[in-house]
Parts: sequence; C-alpha cells; structure tokens
Amino acid sequence: PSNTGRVLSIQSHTVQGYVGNKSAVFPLQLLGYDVDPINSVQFSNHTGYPTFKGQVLNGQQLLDLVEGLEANNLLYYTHLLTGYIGSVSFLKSVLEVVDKLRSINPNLTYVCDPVMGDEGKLYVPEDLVSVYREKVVPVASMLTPNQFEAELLTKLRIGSETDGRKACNILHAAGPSKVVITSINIDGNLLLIGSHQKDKEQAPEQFKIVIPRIPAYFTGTGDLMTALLLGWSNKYPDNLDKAAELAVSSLQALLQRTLNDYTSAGFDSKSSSLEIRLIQSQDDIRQPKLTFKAHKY
Ligand code: ATP
Ligand code: PLP
Ligand code: PXL
Repeated sequence: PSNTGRVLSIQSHTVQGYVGNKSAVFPLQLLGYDVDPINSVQFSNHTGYPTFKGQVLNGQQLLDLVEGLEANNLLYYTHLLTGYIGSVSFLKSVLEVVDKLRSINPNLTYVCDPVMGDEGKLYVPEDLVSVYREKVVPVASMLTPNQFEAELLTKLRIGSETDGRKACNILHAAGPSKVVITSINIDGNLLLIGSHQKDKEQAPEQFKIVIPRIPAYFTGTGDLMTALLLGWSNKYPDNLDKAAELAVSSLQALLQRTLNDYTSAGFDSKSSSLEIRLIQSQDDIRQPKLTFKAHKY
C-alpha cells in the first residue's frame, strides 16, 4: 500500500495521438508515479487510420533493454503494466520480464490488460489467446479485460451481469486477485464489473458501475482506463470499488470533453474514431469529481 510507485510500462508508442504508452504514461505521472516506458512499437499513428508506418520491437530487443537496466541495478519496479502485444514471441519475452522483475521485487504488482479484441473480433493472432489464458493470467495481479477478452480467457459466454461475475470468479481461481471487466454491453449501456478476492478462502467482493454509452468511438480509452485503475488501486489497495469510481469519473469527463471539442469544431463524431483530449483533461485526472458510483453486490 503506497501513494506512489515505479511503473515499467511496456506498450505501443504512436508519434501522433494517444494509444498505448501515449495514453498511459502522462496520467500515471500526473498521479505521482515514476513511469519508465518501453515502446513495443513506434508507429506514426494508431492502426485504425487508413495507413500507418513504423517499427516493431521484437522479444530479444525487449530483453536487451531489460538487461541494460539490470546491469546498472535499475530494475527495481513496484508495478509492471502491459497492454496491446502483437505476437507470441513478444508475449513470451514479457513473461520472462515478469519473472526477472519478481526476482528483484517479489511484491511486484503486474497489471495486465489482455488486449485481444472487441465486439467478437480478434485483432491479434489467434495463437496469443492460449498464451494469455495459460501463461499470463496466472502471473497477473490485476487483469482488465473487456467482455470479449473475458470470454476468450474463461471460455464462458457473458450475456448477463451474473455471467460477468462468474467470469471474474474463474479468473481469480486462475491467478489475479483483482479483476475489472471494463465494459459489458447490456441493452445500450456499458457495465463495468469489478472483483477483488482479498482472501483465497472467501468469495470475492464484487461491484458494478453503470456507464451510459456515449454515441461515438474513441481510441486509447482502454489503455487509459487500465493506467487509471493501476494508479488509483495502488492508492486504495483495499477499495477497488473506490479506485474504479475515480477511474471511471476521470475517463468519462475526458470523453465528454473530447466529444464536445469535436462537436464544436463542426466534426461529425460518428464518422470515425476520436482522438482523446488527454492533455486538456489533466485536472480531471489529477482530481476527478466523483460522478460515478459503484454498487456492491
Ligand atoms: P481493451 O481492449 O484495452 O481491454 P476495452 O475494450 O476495455 O479495452 P474500451 O472499450 O475502450 O476498452 O473501454 C474502456 C472504458 O472506456 C470503458 O470502461 C468505458 O468506461 C469507456 N468507454 C469507451 N467507449 C465509451 C463510450 N462510447 N461511451 C462511454 N464510455 C466509453
Ligand atoms: N483496434 C485495433 C486495430 C487495435 O490494434 C487495438 C489495439 O489495441 C484496438 C482497436 C483497441 O483499442 P482500445 O484499447 O481503445 O479498445
Ligand atoms: O489502444 C490500443 C492500441 C495500441 N497500440 C496500437 C494501436 C491501438 C489501437 O488502435 O493502434 C498500435
């Protein structure tokens, strides 16, 4: 339990726009964390645009960077954060990094967003799914799947709140003590379900937050959400519900600002995915107004 920490964040870098490290590093810094980004790719822009150019880091290059840190005794981290990972070989190197970091700090918290797809569509190679399920989930401390990702990891079809809670139970049994399913689509609304298993002998404490769907598509929101959950859950280690209220409140204020800015510029917000107004929302990140309430089950 601490108000701050040192985070190693292995995620995408885009020159323009906010996904991956570009949407996670700044908010964590605003919340008081030292953040060391490793850029798993460097692309001109996110892959939702008509084209993109750039470079991909391979697993050996990741291990080289970590080796350099270790050689100088710079490999002490309180947290590891990972998001979108594009290949099995890179994911396996990440698993080696987890082991290495835990050999130096056995209390390392590994926050994993198992990015695989959304709305029934995979956007990673299919062979990543079983590696996440069998190798990554067991070593994660906190997991933040969306509905589709939770289904892939548990092999459970999630059609209701009850199913969402069951999926969390299955994931706890496999490893992580904290699970947040960041969005379940239930008749037009988004439902976040959080679950904290404080004690292996007891049922997890669970809660939900209902989020009205904003009629637009955003990119980078999942990455921002996981970063905020890391930041706040470390400050409130026994109150995942409070951490989620703060994270959702920040994120929703940012999404409203993003939508308003695009709309007042005369842009049709339904025509493409919107780039989040991250820098402009720094006050909402530092000091969120609690506008969303968690309901305990
Ligand atoms: P990942 O694939 O990274 O796990 P994800 O699918 O969970 O990501 P998003 O679907 O972007 O990520 O959702 C993350 C959070 O963003 C949700 O909890 C929700 O609060 C918010 N969000 C995203 N889009 C909208 C929207 N159109 N309206 C309201 N909230 C949204
Ligand atoms: N679409 C594509 C093509 C992606 O590669 C990704 C990667 O993570 C996403 C969407 C996810 O975006 P988000 O995390 O905002 O859901
Ligand atoms: O937000 C996830 C993400 C991560 N990395 C890259 C992306 C995206 C979403 O489009 O393009 C490179």
